[in-house]
Amino acid sequence: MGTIDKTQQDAEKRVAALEAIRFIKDGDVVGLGTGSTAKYAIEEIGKRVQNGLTITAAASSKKTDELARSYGIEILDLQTLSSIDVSIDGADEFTESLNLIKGGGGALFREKIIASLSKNRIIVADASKKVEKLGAFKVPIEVIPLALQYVTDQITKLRGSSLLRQINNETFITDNGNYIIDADFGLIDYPEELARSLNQIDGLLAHGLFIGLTSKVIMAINNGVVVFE
Ligand code: ABF
Repeated sequence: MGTIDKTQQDAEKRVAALEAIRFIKDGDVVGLGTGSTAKYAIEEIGKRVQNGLTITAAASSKKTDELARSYGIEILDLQTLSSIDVSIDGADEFTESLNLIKGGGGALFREKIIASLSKNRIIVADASKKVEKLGAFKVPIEVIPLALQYVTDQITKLRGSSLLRQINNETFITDNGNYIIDADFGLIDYPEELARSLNQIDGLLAHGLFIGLTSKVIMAINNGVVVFE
């Protein structure tokens, strides 16, 4: 992809987010993602709520919850929801077949629950996120702390290498009180198969391979958008 111009990238994130908002209508329950692209969407939804849009929302992280509330968006308790009309979230990588890696921000578990509950699952991304094969971005894996070594060993058996996520020399703790392993499997030829294998590991709460959980990816490029669906 070459060197990425940060200003251009931010502009693209905003364009993608604005396009996604067109799918929200009055009365919807909206799933709100995490990350800088989803943030543009939340800010815009917030402005529209202040101008009369009547939606309620579910938040994929504490950060998103706080941001949404600061705009006066009514946040519902995720544990009470059995359906979400539309969700808007970002991704770390996506392919044209709508497989994703998510979780760079550490919110993958709630993001996955929101995607699973959603009827219309929209991913917003700048052009740098599109890849031929997933895996240059390490796969985030949320692990219950007491299972850390066990899960690490299982990842090794799947020919992956594990790095426990640290931020400022401290072990990163998720909103759910767990650890994140960033697992390197190299470029992933069979993401469905790897996802299935990871799903079998006890103590692994969620992994960042999102397979069959996306309705469309809205990718902004050169001030326009390309939609993959
Ligand atoms: C969330 O935020 C994550 O699943 C993904 O890790 C990240 C993408 O962030 P950004 O939009 O800032 O690139 O959507």
